[in-house]
Amino acid sequence: MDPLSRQALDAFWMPFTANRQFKANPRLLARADGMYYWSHDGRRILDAVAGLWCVNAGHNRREINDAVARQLATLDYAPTFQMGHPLAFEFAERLVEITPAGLDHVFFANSGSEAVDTALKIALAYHRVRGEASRQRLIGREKGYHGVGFGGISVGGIVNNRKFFGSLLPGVDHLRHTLDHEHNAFSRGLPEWGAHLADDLERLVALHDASTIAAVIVEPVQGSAGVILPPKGYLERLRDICDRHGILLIFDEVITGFGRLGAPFGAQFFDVMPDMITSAKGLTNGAIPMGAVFITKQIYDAFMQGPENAIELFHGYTYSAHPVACAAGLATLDIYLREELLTRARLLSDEWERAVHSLRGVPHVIDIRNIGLIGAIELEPRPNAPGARAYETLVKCYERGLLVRVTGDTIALSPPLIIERDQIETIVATLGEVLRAID
Ligand code: PXG
Repeated sequence: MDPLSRQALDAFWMPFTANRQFKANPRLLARADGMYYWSHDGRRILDAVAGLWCVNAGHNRREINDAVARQLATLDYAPTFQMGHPLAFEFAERLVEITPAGLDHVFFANSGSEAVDTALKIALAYHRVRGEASRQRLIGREKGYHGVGFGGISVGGIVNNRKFFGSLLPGVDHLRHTLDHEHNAFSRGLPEWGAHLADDLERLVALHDASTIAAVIVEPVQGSAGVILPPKGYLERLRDICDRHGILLIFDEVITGFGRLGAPFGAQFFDVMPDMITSAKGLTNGAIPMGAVFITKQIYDAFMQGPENAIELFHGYTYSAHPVACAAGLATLDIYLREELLTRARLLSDEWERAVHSLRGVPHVIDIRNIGLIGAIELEPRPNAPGARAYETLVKCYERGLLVRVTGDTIALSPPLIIERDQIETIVATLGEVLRAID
């Protein structure tokens, strides 16, 4: 049954989608609850990706739904430019209770992309207000994903997200990535090999001079490029090099934030403290769009100088700290804390690791990576058809009632943190069946 007309399908230009391929055979999700979606033709689909890495507490959480409805009826919208509303301050205060100590301030945005652009702008402005305006360079990493704003794609390192869009921001450079099949294939958890790859930052410092570099931005675990883990000691080394050269370190935790690894943030999981953290997705359980940047006292205080009537940062969004998003976020946080979801991945990660690595030896599998409640199964690409095998896996899994995510030839898994053991088994069993059935 096709519930949509050709005109309706044509009208929506879908993001990051092969529109013509999709519209020839649409997959529509009509309803969701807990660990499951239901397709438009009434089939139950196990959600192995938390929507798009965001529905960490599972779907259709009554408490969040009710908070949103109540907030709409109480205060549907209020500006936060030179005005305020109580939930903005309450949510900020509650959030900084779970961030790493020292990251005590929050700037609100509406997405991960906006959070990233906000953090990059704060980094540049921070050096300027301190009298180091020569620090203008931003350093990202190959294969990094930092959303789709011009700042984010400039520091990002995924070629298709960059090559169509002109010359991007000037003054950006990139660290090399840390994926290395030769040394690290089938590592369980963090790879042993590769901490020295962080020394690539020293190379960039030698090339550009530290006095020109404002900040380094990395995902503690790269998500979109196919789940690429930091080798043991890598992030510590990056922190150390940044400290030695006065460079800010930004962790983009849009995926790793809110419990994905087994701690509230990756910074706590790895015990490496960045100067800023960007987040979105799990911030509101995906129910209402929102992004946030967490910022150290040192950075915040650097701006709180000069005449009191002067605006300290010329930046913000109409919907920064939108009251409905704050209400959703507060209800989400209540659920996370009451159900101990921000640390639940730690309890399940051994089981998860065993399960995803049981696919080793299954046809087409050339690498398996895991951390917290994230998994990646990398497939050998078909000759002259990169991505085709993984895409067919997605379609076949969906037909068998399982939603996975593909990026290139890697299948990415990141289920809601409420997942139960038997559902972990179902994910792996279905994937195994599909991979054995396809060419
Ligand atoms: N930073 C990181 C690390 C992300 O993963 C963003 C920024 C941008 O967030 P917004 O809210 O602007 O989309 C992201 C988003 C995938 C996938 O398939 C990942 C994301 C988005 C869509 C798909 O891996 N991450």
